[in-house]
Amino acid sequence: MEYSNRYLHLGESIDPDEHVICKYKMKTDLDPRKAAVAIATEQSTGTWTGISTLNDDILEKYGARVTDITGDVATVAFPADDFSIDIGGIPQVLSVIGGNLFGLEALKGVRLEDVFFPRSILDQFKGPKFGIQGMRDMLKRPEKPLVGTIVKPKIGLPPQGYADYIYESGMGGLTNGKDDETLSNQKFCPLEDRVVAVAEAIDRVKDETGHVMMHAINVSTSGHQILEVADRAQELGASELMVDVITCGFAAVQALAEDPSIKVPIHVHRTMHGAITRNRDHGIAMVVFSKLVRMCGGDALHVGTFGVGKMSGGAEEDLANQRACVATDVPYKAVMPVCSGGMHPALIEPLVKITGLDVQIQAGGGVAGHPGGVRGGAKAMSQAVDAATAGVAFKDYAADHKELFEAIKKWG
Ligand code: RUB
Repeated sequence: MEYSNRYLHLGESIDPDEHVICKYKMKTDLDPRKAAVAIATEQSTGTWTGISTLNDDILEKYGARVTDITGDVATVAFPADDFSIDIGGIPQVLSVIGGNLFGLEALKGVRLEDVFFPRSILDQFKGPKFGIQGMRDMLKRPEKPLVGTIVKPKIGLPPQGYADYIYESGMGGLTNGKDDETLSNQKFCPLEDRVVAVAEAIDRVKDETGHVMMHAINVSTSGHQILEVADRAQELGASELMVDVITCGFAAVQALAEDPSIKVPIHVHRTMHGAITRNRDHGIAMVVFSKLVRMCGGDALHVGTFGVGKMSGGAEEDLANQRACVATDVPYKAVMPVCSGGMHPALIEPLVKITGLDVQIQAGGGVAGHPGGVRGGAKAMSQAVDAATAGVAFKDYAADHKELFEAIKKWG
């Protein structure tokens, strides 16, 4: 391959208002400068050899520039004009910053660790409609972490059994319920019947106790029907919608969030992300996806459990996701970071010490597996959140809160 050093601009200062700046961690047997140039070339002008159609003007205006190589991390700056947001959007952005480069022979492995967008591109996205504050307002919960459940088993429950689970969760004090990622419109629990039954359950909780709750209905589906399914779910009483961003695509999140008829928050699940984010030598770091979800308008996003739950990620990567959800250097509302996966009441104390209070903590098995059933598990989760908010040690709080005591005895 005849990669040209004309893409190498080490030490050159780059205007962050005019470029999309990417950090790539590279694993290569080549001189790292060659490997970085391979990325810049492939992802901008796009081929491996000198071509008669590439003139100096095109290269200067649109060629990517390798501006730094520190250790195994290359900084590559793409001119903002390489991007097309009005038509193209995030699919086009990803094809530039995270496209063909992953297959280049010049690299044994390459990971897009982070990305920084200029204001001119950020301003073309709207961000969340609700975000942290909007969800807190809807739930009348100004300060404490939101506390939720993923209905388990994730398959098999019929609509009424499903709604009973949500009713028990609400009576136990949970603020959020959600469908799991594999639940859609299977025969055992048709989507429309589920929406109606869950909405009734949530209304019953409110009528009986005044407690407000929302439940995210999974509307992940093919692109041609996602808006129709979401509209129908909302019409039948869905208080929140859920979409799987990796399987449906960022454009699906944006389509839902920017549809003027959608008036409920969008909960963004990230199933399958591990196939792309988990390998530290190859793929795309979750923080990149977190930034894109915020641009596209997700209101709540799974960010991991900071090393305390069942899913990989680890505190450092999950903190980066959380920062991407709430950072104030972008023109959007803050996204509610969701901690989910292997959570149970006894893990809330260490988790909240890391995350602070602006999070949604949710548990499936950690609610439904409680000896006191779903209501017992919901109460234990709520008590754990109350204790963590008040800064009271769990052991002390559990002394006069039976459900938390039982949860700690089982899992703690
Ligand atoms: C939770 C569960 C969720 C994961 C996804 O169930 O399976 O789908 O949270 O993980 P349980 P992530 O509470 O029983 O473990 O949030 O890391 O994407």
